Amino acid sequence: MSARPPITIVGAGLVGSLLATLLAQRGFVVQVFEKRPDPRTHGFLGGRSINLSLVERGLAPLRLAGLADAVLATTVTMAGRMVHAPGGGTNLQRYGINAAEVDHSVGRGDLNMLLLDAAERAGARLHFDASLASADFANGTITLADHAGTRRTHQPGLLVGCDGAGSALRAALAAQTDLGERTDALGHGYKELAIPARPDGGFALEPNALHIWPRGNYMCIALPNTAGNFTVTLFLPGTGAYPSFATLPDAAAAQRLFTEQFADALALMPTFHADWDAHPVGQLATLYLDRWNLDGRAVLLGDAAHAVVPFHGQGMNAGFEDAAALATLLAAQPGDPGAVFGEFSRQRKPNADAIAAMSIANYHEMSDSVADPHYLLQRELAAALTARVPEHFMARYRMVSFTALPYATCVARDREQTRFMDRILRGRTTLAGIDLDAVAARARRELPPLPRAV
Ligand code: FAD
Ligand code: 8RB
Repeated sequence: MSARPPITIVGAGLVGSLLATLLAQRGFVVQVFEKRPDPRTHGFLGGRSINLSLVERGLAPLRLAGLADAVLATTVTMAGRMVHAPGGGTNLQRYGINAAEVDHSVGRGDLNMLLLDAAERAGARLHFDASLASADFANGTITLADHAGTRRTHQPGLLVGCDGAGSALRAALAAQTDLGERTDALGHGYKELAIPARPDGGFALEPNALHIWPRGNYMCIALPNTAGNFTVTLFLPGTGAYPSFATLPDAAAAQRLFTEQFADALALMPTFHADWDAHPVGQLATLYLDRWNLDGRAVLLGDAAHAVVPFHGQGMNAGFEDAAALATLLAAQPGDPGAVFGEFSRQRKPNADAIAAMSIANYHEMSDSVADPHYLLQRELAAALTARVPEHFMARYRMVSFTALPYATCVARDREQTRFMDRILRGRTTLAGIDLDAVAARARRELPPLPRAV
């Protein structure tokens, strides 16, 4: 195989367009096939304003592509979670310990278009209205179809699947080899709603926060958009006792739930009925594969390889990390894609499993624990330890969001730190009476220092 094999990427979503940029910047000839029309000329499909939380973990790969500043210019910072109690009271829990440790709310459409421009600038060739229809691995060809069903064949070189949770390339690979695919439904669904900007253009809620209305085993969240509006998501069990989606037959029933539980949010939602009727209930699931590649011929990354539930806000961030890892490995060893794809899977799979587990666990934390006294006491102790022994203690959220520590390392350290805090807090309801300097000294002895890569 030639020194730099041609590369075909399926899917020009968030991960595919970043990967195309990184590979083209590294001298690869890159073609990208995207099912949808070009959002820059046809508008972003769906048209609704959907935003995502971007954190340092996802910014590092954008920085590698020279794009971090351009992206940050389009975002709203979220310094913490604003917790809305049933009575209407609010409480801001900061995500980080300084002004740099914040989440960034970014519009999906704007981000995708910026990444498409970057990919083209770097020299990648983008083909829209070109959906992967089939792959013939024996002959080394793929078939692409446009919206009218017209087909063409293409010789892909290396085939890279960035076609999202419903990946067509994954299905084609699964027909060829056992990927060990498993999907775990969460049993909860979601509904997208909206809080528009105020008539004067201002934000109807505190702009620099991720808003959460935790209600036990369900919740609402809201993320700010630069235009002054918020995208709201209701997360609710699919079936079972009220409230579940099964117990909300129509917008009127949903409005009753909001009147009881989210009255302050409902007051800011003039299009509640229309939004409820227009947006289907989305399903949430985790996707696991044992294998992401077919020897040196094809590999999957992003949601196509490891879709997660949303509660850590890490799907895109994890996919961006994948893109940086794959581009770096391929550039270092372009002549041996089999070795590269194998190494990529070995590096990333344990971390994909780790963020999948943390994402599920964070549903409980967001919808329930954030209002729990013991959890708040733990947060207080964590803050005290962070101030005294930052090289021995770092809260999980900070490790996940603001460092490049592998997700698997975050899980292991979090477990160790939580056990440590449990030993200190056993039987207590307040930090009063605890010698925090002695606890810090003990942390220095019992918790190994954080890896330098922070
Ligand atoms: P996608 O972005 O889904 O892109 C896949 C692309 O492939 C699409 O453009 C699609 O049209 C194309 N495609 C599909 N099939 C074919 C085919 N057969 N041929 C050619 N092209 C095809 N993550 C975060 O990190 N933070 C968040 O706050 C966050 N919020 C989210 C909010 C919502 C409402 C949703 C749905 C997800 C959120 N995520 C978030 C997750 C994040 O969106 C995904 O993890 C991320 O988009 C994955 O990128 P991807 O490129 O792998 O897939
Ligand atoms: N997919 C997020 C967090 C963590 C917040 C915290 C949580 C909506 C679909 Cl639910 C959620 C977070 O612990 O305080 N950071 O970013 C994004 C989240 O949901 C996104 C907007 C979402 N993802 C299908 C809906």
